[in-house]
Amino acid sequence: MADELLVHTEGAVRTLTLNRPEKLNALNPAVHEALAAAFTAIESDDTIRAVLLTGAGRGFCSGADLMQNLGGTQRDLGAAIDQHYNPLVRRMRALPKPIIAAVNGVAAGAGANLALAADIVIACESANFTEAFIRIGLIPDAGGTFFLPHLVGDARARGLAMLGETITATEAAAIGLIWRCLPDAGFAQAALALATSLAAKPTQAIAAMKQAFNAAATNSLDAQLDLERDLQRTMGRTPDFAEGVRAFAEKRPARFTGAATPP
Ligand code: T3D
Repeated sequence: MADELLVHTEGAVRTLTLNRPEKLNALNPAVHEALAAAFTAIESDDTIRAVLLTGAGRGFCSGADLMQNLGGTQRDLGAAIDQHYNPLVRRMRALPKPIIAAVNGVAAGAGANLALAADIVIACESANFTEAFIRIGLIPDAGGTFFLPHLVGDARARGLAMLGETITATEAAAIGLIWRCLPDAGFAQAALALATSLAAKPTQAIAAMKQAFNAAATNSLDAQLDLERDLQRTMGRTPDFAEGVRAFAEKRPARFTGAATPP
């Protein structure tokens, strides 16, 4: 695995740390390739039940590395999106495990939207978010035009995208762009604790929720009700449902394994 991405496992949590701190973790092809390899490994590893995505140094991610756009020949940005950004967002949303983005500093452009592609986004108080694209004549990509209105409504989405203003993590939490803003002190530990608690939850249920939330974006209520029924039917056959009910009856904490079928 390249140094551009640090990969660390603690228990059932795999932490991916974007690691180009001198460029505020701007995304270049090497980072994208390392991320793709990391997600491929996570997809096939049942022992990993949560993913924590964060950045090294003072930034989370400053978006696409703009230096690759300097020079005489114009790059086809659509090709870069096809090759790297869209597959990344799609596999994050499809991953049958929770992804927590721990935004430890500035999240700009595709870096902000990379965070929003996670299932739960937390940020430390000194972090901030900016849909910086407009400053360089681009539109929000990496799912930005989809995530923003879903999360904060059309009015705020348009304001954020068209003005490109920077908002603090506190504001981001207040408008529902992210789950929570946490103190700077102990942020990394708090992020790991959150990921660890998610990794101990019934993983199949989280996977099914992701499937349902993904489908809700385009489904009618009728279709969504049917999907919930089908998914719940599957959940009702998991060992974690049996364990959850048993633990409730025995008045003890449940010990979920995340398995789809009994051992
Ligand atoms: O190209 C494609 O593949 C298509 C896809 C496009 C998707 C996109 O993400 S487009 C949007 C790209 N991102 C941006 O436009 C943000 C650019 N960065 C900034 O506006 C600012 O750096 C920040 C607001 C993020 C942070 O500002 P500040 O003052 O805290 O830090 P700084 O001094 O600007 O940056 C520190 C260093 O990181 C600096 O390098 P230096 O001068 O010390 O050698 C700066 O150039 C570098 N850096 C920051 N962002 C990027 C970057 N280098 C390359 N690409 C960046 N995106």
